[in-house]
Amino acid sequence: MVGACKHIQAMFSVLVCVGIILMCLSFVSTSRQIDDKLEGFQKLGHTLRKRSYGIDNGDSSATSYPTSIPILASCDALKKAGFGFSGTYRIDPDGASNGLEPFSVVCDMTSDLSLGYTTVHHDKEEDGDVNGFEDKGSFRVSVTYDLRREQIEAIKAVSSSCRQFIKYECIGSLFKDRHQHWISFYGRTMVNWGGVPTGIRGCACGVTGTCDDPTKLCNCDVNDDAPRLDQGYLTDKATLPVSQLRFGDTGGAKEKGVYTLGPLQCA
Ligand SMILES: [Ca+2]
Ligand SMILES: [Ca+2]
Repeated sequence: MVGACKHIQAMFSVLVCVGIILMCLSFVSTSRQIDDKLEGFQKLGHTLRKRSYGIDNGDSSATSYPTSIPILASCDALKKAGFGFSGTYRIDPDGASNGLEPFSVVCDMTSDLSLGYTTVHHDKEEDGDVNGFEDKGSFRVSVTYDLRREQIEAIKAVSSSCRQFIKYECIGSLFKDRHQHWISFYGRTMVNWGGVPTGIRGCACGVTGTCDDPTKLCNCDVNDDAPRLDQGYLTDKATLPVSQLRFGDTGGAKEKGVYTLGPLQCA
């Protein structure tokens, strides 16, 4: 009887061991599958990002895009359909039987809890130095977007809001009298900086009355030797994205600035 019990105990131990080994193997295999999928996805995004400069994005991923992902109007529509990973997706803002062919965009699904941002990158996303240009707006930075004009228009048309981050770090380089300004997507001279609605001159601190000098409209308008900063989101869809940045008041020995312009984000 004792012998039989020991035999059963031994059999049970072997079965438990085999079970554990099988579970481990299955876990490793599943992890590898997920890793492979993620790697493939990242590769796809990377390739498309590289390819997307200045060419028709319509066909660049036609052969490799997963058929399991529906082609919807925007990243926000994809997010609301359950696609929560950021990366490159194909969208067709004006509908399947209409206008533009589907094209690839970068979707930011994580910056906002409920929104998926259709993101349009450009060629001036690295911070840029401004130095040695004294006249108002004499240093000009033209911005080229990864998508064609009509693709950007189509994204804007299906989005309820768009935004673009803009920042100027300055030493003795002021905004006042249009020294710094930007040009809208439609060629209009814009004197509102980030955080300020269209039609109002100045920077975010001027609207809230919190500038380093409260009598000024921008921190940079203090125009002294201290490093200062004006930043915020431009949010008027009707004027975005920025087509050109213009800077000045950096002709003096101590005067200089650094600009930052984020991608266009629409949801
Ligand atoms: Ca279409
Ligand atoms: Ca100055």
